Amino acid sequence: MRHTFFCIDGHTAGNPVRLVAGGAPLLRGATMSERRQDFLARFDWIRTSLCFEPRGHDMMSGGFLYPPTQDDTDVGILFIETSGCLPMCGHGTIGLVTFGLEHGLIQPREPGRLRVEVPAGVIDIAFTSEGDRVTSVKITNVPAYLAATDIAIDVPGFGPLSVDVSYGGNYYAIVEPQGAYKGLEDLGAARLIDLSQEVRTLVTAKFEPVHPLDPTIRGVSHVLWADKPRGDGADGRNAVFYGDKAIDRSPCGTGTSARLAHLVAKGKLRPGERFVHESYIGSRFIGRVEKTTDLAGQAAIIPSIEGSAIATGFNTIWVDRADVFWKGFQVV
Ligand code: PYC
Repeated sequence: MRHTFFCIDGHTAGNPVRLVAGGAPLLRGATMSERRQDFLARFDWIRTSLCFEPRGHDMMSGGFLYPPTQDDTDVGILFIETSGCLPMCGHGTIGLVTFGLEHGLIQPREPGRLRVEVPAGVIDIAFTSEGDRVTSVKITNVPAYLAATDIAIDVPGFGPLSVDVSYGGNYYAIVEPQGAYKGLEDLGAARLIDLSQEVRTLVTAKFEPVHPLDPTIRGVSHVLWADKPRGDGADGRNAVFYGDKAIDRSPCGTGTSARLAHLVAKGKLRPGERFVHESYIGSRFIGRVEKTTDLAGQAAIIPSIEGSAIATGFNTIWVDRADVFWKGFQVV
């Protein structure tokens, strides 16, 4: 039996985005969070077959568009990537919204604006276009907050680190330059991946964050290595590790949101201020602290992230059950 998925492939600031425009399964659930659980329980093979090798690769991510569940929203998004179905993905949203708008799959109720349901909540989008091209997408994200500080870990073969955990749609272990970590220039991508796997395991053994409003969002999934900027006009640089072997090629939307909440909580950034974030490869998002808020009694912020995406082509993908690798595989 052969399943066919019609995809629009592209990238946001260098990180891949695969919009699965045809072939999405019908999902049960009254919210995108419930639909995410249903997808994981019944259709996870679609994610692995489209994200893992031989149809994907270590960084592959993307998603599906669904009809909204609320009257005041335009569309729902379900994210897929190598590590699972993220509650929220910033670079993914920028790409999926861009390709969806450019190909008429999303019809905004108000010009230049969208309200989008994602598993982590509802986000607001403001976009600009020139002709048929969407030139920028600004996401006003779900509330972000600092969940824990000063978690002491000792990374074998590297040294002790003090790590903070912050939420921006996913939970991030944030490592700032200190002791053995002098900055990104010192570490190549392969070393960053090895160290990040260790950091995530060690932090997870000490602290498991749980979202105050949705207990299905839990656990440190990503590691953000913070550093000073490299280029003119940027305020910071990062390398974000996710999945088993991925370093985000974009500055990471949820990572930037988590970093903004972190910097605000540490008194290093204020509401209204912007923070231009560089990725490992030098691409940029404009982050901004829109305002402070309260998340179930926790001090939080509403962050925004702005960037752009480019479609690289249509991709009709077959998943043939006669193929021994129909569900995909990973070499880890
Ligand atoms: O942009 O939020 C993001 C993201 C998460 C994982 C990779 N990118």
